[in-house]
Amino acid sequence: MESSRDWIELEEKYGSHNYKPMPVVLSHGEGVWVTDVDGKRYLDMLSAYSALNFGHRHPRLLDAMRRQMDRLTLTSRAFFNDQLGPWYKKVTEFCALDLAIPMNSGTEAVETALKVARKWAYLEKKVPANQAEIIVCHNNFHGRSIAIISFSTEPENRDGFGPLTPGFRSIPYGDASALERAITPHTAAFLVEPIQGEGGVIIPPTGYLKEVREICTRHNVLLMVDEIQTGLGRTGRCFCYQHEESQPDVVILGKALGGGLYPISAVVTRQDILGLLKPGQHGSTFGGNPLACAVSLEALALLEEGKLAQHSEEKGLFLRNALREVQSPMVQDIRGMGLFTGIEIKAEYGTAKPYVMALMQEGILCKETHEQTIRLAPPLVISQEELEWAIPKLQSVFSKEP
Ligand code: IF1
Repeated sequence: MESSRDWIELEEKYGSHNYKPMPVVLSHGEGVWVTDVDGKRYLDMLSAYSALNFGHRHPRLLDAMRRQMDRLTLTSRAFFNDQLGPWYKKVTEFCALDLAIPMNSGTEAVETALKVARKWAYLEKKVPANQAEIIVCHNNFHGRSIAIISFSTEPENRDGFGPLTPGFRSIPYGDASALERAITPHTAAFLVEPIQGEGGVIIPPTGYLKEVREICTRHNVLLMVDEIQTGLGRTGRCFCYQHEESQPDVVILGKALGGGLYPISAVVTRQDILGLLKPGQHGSTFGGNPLACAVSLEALALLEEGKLAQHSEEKGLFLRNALREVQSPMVQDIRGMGLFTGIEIKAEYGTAKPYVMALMQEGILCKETHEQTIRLAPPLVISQEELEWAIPKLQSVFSKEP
């Protein structure tokens, strides 16, 4: 029987080293638990960066997938299929918007939103050809395509991949007046994460989303909200933007949209925006495939029927209150919304990595972001007793220097 070392060596020998994974080789998953090849069990508090909001291998999602696999998995959009229409209806109702376009990865959905915003700017706002600008925020993360890294402010995501794509302007996150100052007659859209995940679980000031909504309306600029990581119950509401009155013009979804089983992403918007796309102007081989739609429909049903968003809100508060009891000298800040928590380590105590390693020893898997912040994002299906299993371990790791 192979040991962890064997599997790690295989990945290291034949795979690109574009990640530095934690030294654990997983082989099984169930609910909030994963098991490594040596039989050790861990509580997953990363959830594949919030793709696993429904946990590992949710029975209802597996059943939906099996049923569809026994019928039809892929048609391409050259033909209609009997899953895409119901999925369109469900996802547009969820966002209180009119039209959706299905893609596969979050990056593809963001790229689609950028293209649609530019198309709208030229056809509706009459911005001169090739002059459309899209405003983004410092410290953003929206994916890793050439256009998207072109507006990244993180050198390691961007450098060495030039020439970069023009047409983007970056402003400080959380500063609504900076948005108003950056808008020009050529501005097509403002693309923003309601909480910056990779940026370090950065929560903007209360009222920020409401303010930027009003500014975008005033200046006829599309408000495009990237809910790929914050959406589908993660922050205690169906969508993070729902914490404030800030109905976006464009909602971008991914990750948990496919229940953590199958990649599906989406751009959801209005008829007067997405209606501008004509046949042949955009597409994707797997976009809107019946298997993805069947799983996604079941994931959205779970969100609608269950109290996952409410559990996320309640359990997130419970977790952060328990963490704050520790009064740890190493902790700079504990912040979050719903089951999306960041624990920032003071720079004088080094980086977050040793705490992540110590948590792994305790049987908890998570990941740091931007060196200093530990991101805790368990599946929303975590039970109170599973959370209470984790809390003393979390408290012990943050009560002393690792
Ligand atoms: C990696 C980060 C998280 C996202 C938001 C779009 C995308 C993502 C808000 C693109 C993807 C993933 C990508 C993955 C690790 C993870 C990540 F560290 F990269 F930044 F979650 F914070 N918008 N985030 O978070 O979606 O194309 O990946 O489906 O690239 O390392 P994707």
